[in-house]
Amino acid sequence: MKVTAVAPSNIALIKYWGRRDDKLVLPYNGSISVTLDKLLTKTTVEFSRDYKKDEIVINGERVTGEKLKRALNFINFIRRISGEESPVRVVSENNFPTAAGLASSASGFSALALACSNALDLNLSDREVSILARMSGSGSAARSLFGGFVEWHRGKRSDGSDSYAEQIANETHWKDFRILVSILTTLEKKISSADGMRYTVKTSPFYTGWLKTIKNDLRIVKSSIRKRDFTNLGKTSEHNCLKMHALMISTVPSLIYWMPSTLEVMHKVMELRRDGLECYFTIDAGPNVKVLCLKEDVKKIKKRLKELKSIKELVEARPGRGAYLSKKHLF
Ligand code: 2P0
Repeated sequence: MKVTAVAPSNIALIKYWGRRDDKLVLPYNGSISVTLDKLLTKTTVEFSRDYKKDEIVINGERVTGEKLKRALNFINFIRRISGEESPVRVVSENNFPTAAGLASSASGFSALALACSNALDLNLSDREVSILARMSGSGSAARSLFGGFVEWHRGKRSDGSDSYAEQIANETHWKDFRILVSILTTLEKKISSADGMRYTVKTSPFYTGWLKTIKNDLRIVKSSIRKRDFTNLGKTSEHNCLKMHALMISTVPSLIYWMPSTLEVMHKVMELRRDGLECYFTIDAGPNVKVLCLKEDVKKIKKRLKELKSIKELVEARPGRGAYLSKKHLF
């Protein structure tokens, strides 16, 4: 059967960095994200004996090498669960604005998990699909299944059955919340997040210190979401991001994802705050900076950010809906 799924990207407010189980993709700490209404991946999947071999096409190009291996690992895992043996055709497209360069694995693997589980009639609950997406190799894909604000629970069990994502508040809960995604470069990073995390857990002297702070960060951000308390959410998210980058910088070999332009945007955000425009930054495993703000200030903040020549594109996003099935197939 042919099935198409659309899944959004998400941005972590409390970051996931480090796995206690690499195979099952079990995190050392819980994380919280906001799902974006922009930056979507649409994926059509069909398992059929008519195909001679597996084929994956992303944005019009046939996938090869490591990317193909990563996706087929996941598809073979789903095959083992379902007993399906026929070859698959996967066609996927990102609607990302021209100069993307943003991590597409969360939306990509979330769409793939949802499409495959439906194409093979696995009859999974939302929670089970999020567990499946978690095991794709991109843990953050588990969070993209849900809209609004989402928590991925660390869980305690060694089989991973209690490490799933769950919605904290839906996409209509905080209508004034805005995420400005500043795109500084479209270059892909040299070290994948999975490898980066592995090195950090092994070598950063600060890793245990990071873990000690997480419970409190999760608590504050969760209650700030519920109360729509932007100040506490922003302060805690920004500090959590800086703590994660302190881990990355102190990893051997060092993971410095920032570029000079990254620091430029960070300083600009701090300057805007001094000028009375409340906003906070968050940065993932790459140089691009996401600026959190509220609707009332968005115009002024955009104008000031655009003064920076290094920002190639500025995408204004809001909390968006989670992944869903569509009847409009890509082939
Ligand atoms: C997160 N990140 O919680 C953390 C914060 C990045 C920093 O999950 O494309 O989604 O390999 O970077 O597996 C990134 O890991 O993707 C991640 P890639 P993946 O969102």
